[in-house]
Amino acid sequence: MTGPKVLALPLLSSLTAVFLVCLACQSTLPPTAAAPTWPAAAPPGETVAQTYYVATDGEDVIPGGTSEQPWRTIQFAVENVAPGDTIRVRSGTYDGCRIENSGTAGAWITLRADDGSQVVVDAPGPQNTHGSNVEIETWEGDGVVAYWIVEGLEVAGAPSWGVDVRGSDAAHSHHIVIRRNTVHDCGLATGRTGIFTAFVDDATIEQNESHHNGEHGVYCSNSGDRPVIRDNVLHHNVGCGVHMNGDASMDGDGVISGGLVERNVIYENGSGGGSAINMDGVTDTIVRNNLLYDNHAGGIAIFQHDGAVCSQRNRVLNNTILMPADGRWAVNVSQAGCVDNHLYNNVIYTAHSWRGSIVIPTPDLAGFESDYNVLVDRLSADGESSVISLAEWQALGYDSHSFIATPGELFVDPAADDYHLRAGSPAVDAGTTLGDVTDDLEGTLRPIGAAYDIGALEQGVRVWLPLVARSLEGGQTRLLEVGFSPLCWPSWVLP
Ligand SMILES: [Ca+2]
Ligand SMILES: [Ca+2]
Repeated sequence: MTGPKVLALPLLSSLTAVFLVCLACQSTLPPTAAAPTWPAAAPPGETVAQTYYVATDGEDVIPGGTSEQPWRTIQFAVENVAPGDTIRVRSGTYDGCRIENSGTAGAWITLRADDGSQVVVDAPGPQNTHGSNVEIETWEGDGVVAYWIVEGLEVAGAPSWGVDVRGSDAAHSHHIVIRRNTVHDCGLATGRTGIFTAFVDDATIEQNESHHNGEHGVYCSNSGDRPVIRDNVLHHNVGCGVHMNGDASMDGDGVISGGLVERNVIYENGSGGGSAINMDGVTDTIVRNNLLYDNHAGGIAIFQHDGAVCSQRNRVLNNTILMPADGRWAVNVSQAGCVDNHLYNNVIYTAHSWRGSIVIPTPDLAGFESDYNVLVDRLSADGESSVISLAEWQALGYDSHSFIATPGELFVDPAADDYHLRAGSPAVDAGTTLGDVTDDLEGTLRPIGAAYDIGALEQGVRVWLPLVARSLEGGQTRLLEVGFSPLCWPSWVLP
């Protein structure tokens, strides 16, 4: 009975979440006495984290930045915070900022939209140097910028990049989180990207929507390692959804290593070329549980152009990749030096008339592994000079457990972009168990049923049981829902 144990985990975590919600309600109870205006004095040598406010009717003076006397500009705020502080920006339209100071590992600085606020940053700040609306950078020799969170902003219409984070080849900036922002219509005249990093290690770019930008949705460049790019929606960008480029021409090691690209939904990019996910000089990176459709250039490209090495030791796992009729190859490993790349459990479909699912440059590509995928009957082992059938491809030693299927056979409603697996889909339970894939695009733990499904979404009948929980805030009763698979019903939940 090891299966039910694993399957019970989603329920347990959901119940934990409900419990935490209740705890959160409790912690937000209004105080019985008036809240102190200033926090208690810090012990000698320590600082107490402050929360500062910015509003369109504020004033940039010291002291100030309080809820009652907010500051006026984001630039003034970011220059007057200390590690651990939070800046809350109230609704309105603002110029952006240039951030040159840092938090610490134990005391990040947060710049965020205040709760319930609509904050639009539609122009570069007064100190900005690149034509980007939000810049996080210091110059070489001045040290690095680190430990900032930028959250909940709408960043629109930048002359160049929308959010622009940089270090130098000698001193990488690091630990920057770009979260829950909407970044759009940036760099339209200059061909620039929505969310950009250069020489930045440990950047986390998550839960953003980046769309209609003049270049890419997200672009991690210039030797920065361990980028995490997850849960973003990236669409209608001229170039790539996600571009990763080690770019040795800019000095540094020219390699992006140890990245994670997961649970992104990437569509309608590539009118100007690129790929949904582009990997140039990228190593040891996991690309999993992404949904890619209607991208009009490449799907996933693993190659070397500017990078110091041919992209290698990457794992492309449980993605759903659907190319339109005007797309390129769905997965393209371009050069023989791009060794040890692995493709497992992916749906790799194309509607193109002669291009197919996977192209590699040479039949004996070193360390290349591909299996348990759903394909079309067109592949190439010579850089698309010739197109071969799945049977011929299998004779080369690839995809022995893979098979051919159409979107209509696989998905609930591909015409409406619903890529959940339909009842009876041949992709259900047809994947292999992967230690580095534990959930799916929607966070559902794998596997449901007998085995891993192929593609980004694990099929399971979800049942939503209403749980009534009493919210402590205001004494209101709130209906909470917890979802789980019927396979993990423990007996104590059912009446
Ligand atoms: Ca590097
Ligand atoms: Ca399954």
